Amino acid sequence: MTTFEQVPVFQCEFEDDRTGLSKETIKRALADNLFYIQGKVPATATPNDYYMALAYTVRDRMLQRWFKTTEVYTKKGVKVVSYLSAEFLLGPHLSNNLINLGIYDLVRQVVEESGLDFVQLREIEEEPGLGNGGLGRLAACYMDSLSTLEIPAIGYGIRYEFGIFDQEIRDGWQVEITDKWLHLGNPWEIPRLEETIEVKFGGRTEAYYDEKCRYRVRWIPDKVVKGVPYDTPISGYNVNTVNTLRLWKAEAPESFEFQAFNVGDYYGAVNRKVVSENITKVLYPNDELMKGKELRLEQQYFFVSCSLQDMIRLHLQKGESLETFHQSFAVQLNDTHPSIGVAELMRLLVDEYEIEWDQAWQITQNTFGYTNHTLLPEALEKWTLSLFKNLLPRHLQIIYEINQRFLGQVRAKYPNDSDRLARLSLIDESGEKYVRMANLASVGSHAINGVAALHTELLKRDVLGDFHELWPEKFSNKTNGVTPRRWIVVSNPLLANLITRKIGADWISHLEDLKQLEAFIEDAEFRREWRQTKQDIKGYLATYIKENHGIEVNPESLFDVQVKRLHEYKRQHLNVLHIITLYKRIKDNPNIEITPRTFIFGGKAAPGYFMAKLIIKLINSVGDVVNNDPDVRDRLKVVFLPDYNVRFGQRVYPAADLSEQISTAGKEASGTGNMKFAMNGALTIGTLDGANIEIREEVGEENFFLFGLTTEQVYELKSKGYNPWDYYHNNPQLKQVIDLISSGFFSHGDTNLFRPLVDSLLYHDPYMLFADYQSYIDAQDQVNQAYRDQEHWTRMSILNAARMGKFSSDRAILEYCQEIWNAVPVKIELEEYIQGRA
Ligand code: NTF
Repeated sequence: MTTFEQVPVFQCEFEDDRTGLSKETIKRALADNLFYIQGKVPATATPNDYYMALAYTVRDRMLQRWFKTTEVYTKKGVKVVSYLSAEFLLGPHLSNNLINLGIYDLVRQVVEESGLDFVQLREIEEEPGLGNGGLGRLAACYMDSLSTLEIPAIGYGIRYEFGIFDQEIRDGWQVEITDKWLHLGNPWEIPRLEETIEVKFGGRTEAYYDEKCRYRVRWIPDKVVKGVPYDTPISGYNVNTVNTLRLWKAEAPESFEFQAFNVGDYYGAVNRKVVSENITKVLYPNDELMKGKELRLEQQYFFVSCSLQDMIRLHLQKGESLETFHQSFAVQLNDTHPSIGVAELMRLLVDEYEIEWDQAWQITQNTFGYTNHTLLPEALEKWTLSLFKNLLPRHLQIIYEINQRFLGQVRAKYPNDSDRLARLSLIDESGEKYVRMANLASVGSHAINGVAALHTELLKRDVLGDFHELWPEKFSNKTNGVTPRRWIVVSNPLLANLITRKIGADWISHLEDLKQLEAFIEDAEFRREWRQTKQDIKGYLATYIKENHGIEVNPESLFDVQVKRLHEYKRQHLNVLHIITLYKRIKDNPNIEITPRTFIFGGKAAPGYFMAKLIIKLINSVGDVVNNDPDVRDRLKVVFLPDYNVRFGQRVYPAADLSEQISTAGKEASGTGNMKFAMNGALTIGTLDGANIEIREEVGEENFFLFGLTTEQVYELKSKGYNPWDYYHNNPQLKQVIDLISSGFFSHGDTNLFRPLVDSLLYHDPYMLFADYQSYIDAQDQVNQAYRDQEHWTRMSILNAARMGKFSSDRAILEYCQEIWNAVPVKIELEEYIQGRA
């Protein structure tokens, strides 16, 4: 057998076309990849061919680092963080990797000197939209920080063939289009066919006694599916570490159906193959909503089983016994989506590796940590027993066993407390019986965390209150963070350059350094530059909106932005009520002094979420009226930008003056968009919800526009009986706004169109828009006042950015490492000939 060292490429000791960072080598690499990988010459190459050649050129420069990283982890036997997530919303790779490798400007120059349009090539990349929103994007930010902090880590997830749908707006309504992100090939992934893993489904179990007369259970599945790993390199900023994101694709085993062919069931055999491969076909597009679909549980079990088997293989390869598994891997459950992992690890340890239950349970608890991301009851995952039993009969038995032992403990601690027992049980028996995944995750993990201070407090009090009483020491808060590499450096190069010119570049990996900007707050020239930068970026966005959507917006107006998934609790419709209020003021008094504003919306609605789709229609309908009314004289503009995604986020956060974070208090677990806006110098109008509270604490209350009920007040009002009618009748302004919608004014006289929305507000208003309306309008009036004093606004903008250090995902990941994972950095050193950095 040849060893690595004997293969020529591993002997090369000079800068070559795959590692070199000189202009000449990069230029040659581009031509080489175009010809040898794309099989094209310039005469036949499409822009996509050039993009692919460029992507391979960048990937080549990561491969030595990637290989070295994996090698060091294996050889040194370090502890690896394993981040299990059904979603990774990565966004485009190219620019991010160029920045992290430190070769953005160099490569851009080479591309342009080769006569190619760098921006065009950059925009060709299809973004991997393998997530719905905040939860998936958080996983991507955390992968970036893990690499940047040189923490050994692997992300495990699903390689959906179709990611989050593309959104089009037709006649004001959302239309969903399949996201064919793989259609032109994905240069960033490498399939590792030889590391394929088998996953079982369905069938039945059978008890038996083994040769030592021990009671055992074997699982006789009725289906086996192959999991093929596709690896994507995740570079760190300014370090050699390149970690792996391993996404699993489902395939049918070739040999499995030979029998069927022989008995003539050709169609049946092929059909079963198709059904197996369906497991990783498409991402479920529901955000914050649990739908008990069997295929979804199949997806979850499929990727979790592949990942745990993969980790066990890696662990055993080190020559270790499974008793020390938790010293090799710290496995984090990104919400309950992967929480079946608790039962699966138990099954692997007990059934397949014959470890005693108690020891297996210790290993399992020491291995897992659980992050909760939502308090919304409709998002809490639960599966009916029948569905569970059909798909995972052995796991259901294991869950019963876990439950029995667990409830035994509870009974000992709280005798005669059957209500408590019923609440803590892994099985919900209040009506139809369900497995409660949050309870499984909580029992099976040594650490449980929420994603912002308020959220963690509410978790401890309500959703997981009984677990908190039982094990207070398991709970901690880990406030979310976002990566400043993608969310400032990549998306806002103008601002990043301005900051770096003032305080040097260390802030990019030490975001607290932004504090140093405060020293320049009295420097009028600096303030002018800051303002001018924002202005330039707003100009770019205005041009983009004009070119792509045909709407003229005034770059001098206040850019008021709300981009996030559409959901009633996020209250995009409260924003609309404000727009109509302003419109009404203009109609009543056309010469009224008003701060010109551009309202920018973006976000997808879950395809089956009628109310969210109706809110999109309302935004567009109000936009049609306001944008075309001559009385408005362009002082207000409303634009709904279709297909909000990571790429568009990168365009819009830097251009925002005002960030709308207006969820009902107690509903938004954290929010992360709120952080991206403020980092880029936008001011926030927001409620005391999620991470808004901590943002306000950091930036100072005088630099934040607060409104609305507190969580306590929301609870209080709910409990004493909230009646939206009272607000409607007692507030003439609110009444006029609602009546205008009801009258058909925004729907060509159709009084039925928005009725479901208006009725929901008038008779239920579950998210208390009416209760917060006046306070919101007042805060918006303060925004208008503040914006008129541009000097003062600029100071507030600078202070917001300067004080956002806490919200770097680097800080969040450090906390996870120290308090949950017990993971430490491992430096990756490279051979001298590839050490060079541009
Ligand atoms: C989301 N949860 C929350 O709604 C956001 O507030 C939070 O910022 C992100 O998670 C990240 O923590 C979900 O998407 C889910 F799936 F849990 F509902």
